[in-house]
Amino acid sequence: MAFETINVEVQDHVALIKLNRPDALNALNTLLLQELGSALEEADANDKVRCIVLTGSEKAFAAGADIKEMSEMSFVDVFTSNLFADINNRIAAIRKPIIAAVSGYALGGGCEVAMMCDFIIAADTAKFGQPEINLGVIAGMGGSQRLTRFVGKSKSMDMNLTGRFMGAEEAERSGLVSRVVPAKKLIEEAMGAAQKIAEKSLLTAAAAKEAVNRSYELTLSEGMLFERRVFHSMFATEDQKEGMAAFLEKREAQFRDK
Ligand code: CO8
Repeated sequence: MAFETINVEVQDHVALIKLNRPDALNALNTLLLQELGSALEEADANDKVRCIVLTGSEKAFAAGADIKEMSEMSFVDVFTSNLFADINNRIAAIRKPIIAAVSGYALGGGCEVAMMCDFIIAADTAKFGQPEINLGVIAGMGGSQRLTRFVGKSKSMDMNLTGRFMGAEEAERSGLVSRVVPAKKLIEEAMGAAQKIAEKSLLTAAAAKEAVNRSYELTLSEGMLFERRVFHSMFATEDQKEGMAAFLEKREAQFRDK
């Protein structure tokens, strides 16, 4: 499908989805969020794709939900449309791993969309923030919930109450991002990580993703049980036989997603 507000390329089994509203620092308007959901679903359904990288521009991953669009809305509008619920549910339903590659601003909904991905690789120029308080609203898609789980209550309160931005180094130190790289190397690093994932069994990668994501929803003992049961179920796959045989035979595993 052709999109207006995003670009999609598939290279070496990785779908690179780029947010592309340069005049508005990739602000997330209705069209962009719809197109992003569709692009992710297409990548998830495409047999040639084994991992997804979501990125923006050098200046902005996304500077938040589109303030111009939201400024006209009433309580009844946002309540009735259940504003922003759709993209959260659509991203949560994607089974292939998604890496957010963040350069520049990831603010408000931009930070929240990055946190909806499976992990975040940041350029040294990245700036994360939940500045909604400056607009007379609060975070609406995880900025008070996911961010608190990533960085802890104190830092999350600081970000949500003062609206200050967090640089890449602080974001890595706090557990919000997995690695920080020079801005020029961001896409190369994210694509490299995605290609590493693409070499694994897709079945196993989807199971690992599911297990880690459950840790946000379950108690420790329920999560441990979920993990153990999924681990047990991997023994029904050909890829488990192949992975272990390849180790013992000192060769590369040839996974077949079966
Ligand atoms: N919405 C709409 N337009 C935007 C946005 C935005 N969030 N951010 C920037 N723009 C536009 C500007 O209006 C400007 O357009 P124009 O040239 O037509 O005036 C253009 O992008 C460039 O922006 P600036 O001139 O302001 O660029 P600066 O480099 O001076 O400043 C900043 C960059 C600091 C990022 C600044 O643009 C800024 O503060 N932006 C707003 C950040 C913000 O408040 N974000 C939170 C929005 S609320 C939100 O996200 C609610 C989340 C709910 C859940 C969403 C889930 C998907």
